[in-house]
Amino acid sequence: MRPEIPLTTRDVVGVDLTHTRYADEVAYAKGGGSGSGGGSGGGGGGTVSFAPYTSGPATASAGYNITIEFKGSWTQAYYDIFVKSADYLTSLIIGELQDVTVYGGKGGPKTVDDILITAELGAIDGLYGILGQAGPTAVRTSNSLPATATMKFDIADVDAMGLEAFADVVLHEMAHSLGFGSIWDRLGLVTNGLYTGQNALREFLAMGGTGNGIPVEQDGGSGTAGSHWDEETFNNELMTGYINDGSNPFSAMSAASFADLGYVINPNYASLAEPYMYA
Ligand SMILES: [Ca+2]
Ligand SMILES: [Ca+2]
Ligand SMILES: [Ca+2]
Ligand SMILES: [Ca+2]
Ligand SMILES: [Zn+2]
Repeated sequence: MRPEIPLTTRDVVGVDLTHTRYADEVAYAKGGGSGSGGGSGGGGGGTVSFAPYTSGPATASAGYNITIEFKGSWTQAYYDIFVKSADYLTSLIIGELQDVTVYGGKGGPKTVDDILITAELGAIDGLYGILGQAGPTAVRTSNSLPATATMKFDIADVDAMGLEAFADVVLHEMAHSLGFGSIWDRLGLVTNGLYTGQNALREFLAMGGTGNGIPVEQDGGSGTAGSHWDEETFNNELMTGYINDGSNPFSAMSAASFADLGYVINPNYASLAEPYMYA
């Protein structure tokens, strides 16, 4: 289940920051998936092959683009969830990044503008247990921003959790793939369990938070600790380590954190975020 780690090159450093998610970190839809109707292949419709999708401006050099390559068993509904998350994140992140050349995949060297995500739905270990793995597989040497990432999910869990929960999981994991939590250490954004990036911190203070940093998850082991907002503090915020039953809003604090990573983000990021107040 280990993703292929791209070779380190002049442009990128191969990394293994993959976030393994377990089924018990996600509240599954009661009585099975909302789209499964009791059968396999939830989400409605048959399995289809999809061409790669690129979100963001049509002119590649005009801003941030996310390209997704789809492997494995996809339905239109699952594809649509990935497209929606990618479209959302390219409305939030607007700044063009330097193209990079990556090696190690099939078909020889590839030019990446601005991130290439390999998305796969397939069999892992059946219902429950491992839900999936996601995260950057190569980051730019120049600024640590991810150039390639992988998002792989166990089709048995995806079919069972329902489309609403899966949409939350996909946006959460795509945010990791773009660097949320996964490059914080590399950028020195966490000190003594507190996230100190100024943009997200400003939003934390604006909603009534206090102190000089945002509480970061310390529990749950590697893959959860150190790379999420603290569950006890932030409860159903999407970028905590556990997806709650019901709504999981992506807050202005999470949106602003992408500026701390070094992305140029939409000045209207707060209006793109979902309403959220903690405590
Ligand atoms: Ca671009
Ligand atoms: Ca580019
Ligand atoms: Ca599983
Ligand atoms: Ca949560
Ligand atoms: Zn996570």
